[in-house]
Amino acid sequence: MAFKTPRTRCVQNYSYGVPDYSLVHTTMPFEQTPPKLGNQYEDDRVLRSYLAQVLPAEMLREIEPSLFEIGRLAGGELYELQLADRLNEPRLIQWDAWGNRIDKIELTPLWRVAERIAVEHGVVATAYEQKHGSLSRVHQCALAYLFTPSTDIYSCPLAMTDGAARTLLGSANQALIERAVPHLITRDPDQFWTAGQWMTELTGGSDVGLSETVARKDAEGYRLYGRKWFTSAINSQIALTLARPEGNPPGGRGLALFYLETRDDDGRPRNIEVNRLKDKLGTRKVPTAELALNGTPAQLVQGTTDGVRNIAPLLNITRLWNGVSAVSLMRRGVALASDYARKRVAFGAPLAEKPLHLDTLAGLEAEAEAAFHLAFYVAELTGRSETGEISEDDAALLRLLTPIMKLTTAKQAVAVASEVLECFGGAGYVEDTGLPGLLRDSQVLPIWEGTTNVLALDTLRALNDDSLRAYDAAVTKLSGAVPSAFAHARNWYSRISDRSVLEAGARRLALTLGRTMELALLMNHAKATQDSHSIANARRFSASGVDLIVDDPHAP
Ligand code: MFK
Repeated sequence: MAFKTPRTRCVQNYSYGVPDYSLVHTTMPFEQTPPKLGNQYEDDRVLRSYLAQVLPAEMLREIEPSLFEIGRLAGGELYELQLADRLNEPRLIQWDAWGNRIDKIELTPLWRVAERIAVEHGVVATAYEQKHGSLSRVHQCALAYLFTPSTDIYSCPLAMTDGAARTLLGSANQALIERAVPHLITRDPDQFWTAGQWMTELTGGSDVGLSETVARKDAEGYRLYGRKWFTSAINSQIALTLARPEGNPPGGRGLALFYLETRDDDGRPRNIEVNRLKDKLGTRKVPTAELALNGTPAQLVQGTTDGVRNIAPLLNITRLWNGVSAVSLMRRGVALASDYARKRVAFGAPLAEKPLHLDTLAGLEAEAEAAFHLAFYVAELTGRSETGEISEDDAALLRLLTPIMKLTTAKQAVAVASEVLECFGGAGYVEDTGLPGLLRDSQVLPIWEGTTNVLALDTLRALNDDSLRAYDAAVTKLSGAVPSAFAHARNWYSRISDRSVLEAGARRLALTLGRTMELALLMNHAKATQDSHSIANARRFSASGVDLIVDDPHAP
């Protein structure tokens, strides 16, 4: 806090046009010290204590400089640039001065810097260089987690780039792998390409199988015709997209997965028109567009059918990023609110000395730490799946936990962001503090990459004897006993034979499985490290609504 020396002011009484000296008074102007961020790695107890638990000491020693460096940028230069860039938004320039349709996207200064830093620091590449085998995915997620909150969702193009690299590598399409993957995973900003993931159409939002884009084949190959309705980070050099080869049946199986390059060698769009940018609640730096494909050349990635199944690896990687972004935004909110609580004095003492405010902050910390462990557990499993070191049971567990983790952490992020704003009182509601953006950006997390309900239904798709057994084994091992919430969920699931009752309860089931796994991971971490904060957070989290199952389906 900074207090200024008293000043006298003369107040003009404009109704009479002359100074009114009766209103002269002495004021004590007050300036509130804003919240500050330090090195975001150094200050992050949760990340540091987790990495110390799961990484071999030598690996941690090797990678720590990269984490310190990105933590320094995220709490320093990048954060300052983010605040300065607040009012800037990407621009669509449809025409050049000479009447040519160019559809160029001008990014904001923050995003231009963010791209260079992301590439040079290997925020995607680290997962593919695999210097530390399967744990490279954990390293990469730690970098993404530190980088994300200061870059206004630059994680979106990075997520899709990562997902495209993983999908192409799994496709066995050697020509496309050689052509594109080196650009997607490079550390050289001049060579770097980002990838779009063009799935959403007017007809098929979540129901991708309803997509209307068609693929026509001529002597030179396929060309795509259709309208993509919500395509994020449209400045990408390539995209993976779905289209129905002419003559194919309806539904997801009749779609095929295509690869396309957005511009020709002269930088002209390849028969793609950007009709307009979306006017969104948040993620305002992400240039999300409506596109018309008017005969865009494209190549099949993997067969002429089963597009939905073939794009699933991309979805699962972007869902992991969604979870990592969710925990990173929670972490940012908690860091700012905790710092502010030490600086803001009200009712005679700093907020940090007020029992109720402390209790509120502790609740946020517990949610954030629990969510952190679930997102990084899925990162560990993803890493093992990528290096082929995963057992069949753990592969089934990964398939089940990916949607569960995504939906659980996204809901937590919105709730935490809303409460964080409240921790600042009116300042949390004022745009130039930069705080409202936290809530708006968090609100996208339960929507894109599958809404909560779509992912709850995906949880049902992924639930089977194998995944349930794997979940049971993991959660029981981590907790030391079968958690009562899991026993309740399993019992409910096994009793329900009516599909509509099962679907109606799917969200409660998925959230219960998500929160139960979060608690188990948090308890396991607390026990292994004897970290007093983790112990307190585990206790608090266990009392904050883990079992959400409702037995009577008619009284939810
Ligand atoms: C901050 C970082 C975040 C990154 C931001 C990126 C921004 C990008 C913005 C976007 O693009 S948002 C749009 C994202 N869209 C979605 O996430 C779609 C949401 N809808 C679903 O996920 C539906 O569940 C789905 C479209 C998959 C349902 O389609 P279908 O055709 O009814 O699926 P079906 O027939 O059940 O499954 C087809 C096959 O795919 C099946 O395999 P089989 O052919 O072997 O039987 C499924 O098992 C498989 N499958 C579906 N989802 C899967 C999967 N396999 C693995 N993982 C999955 N997640």
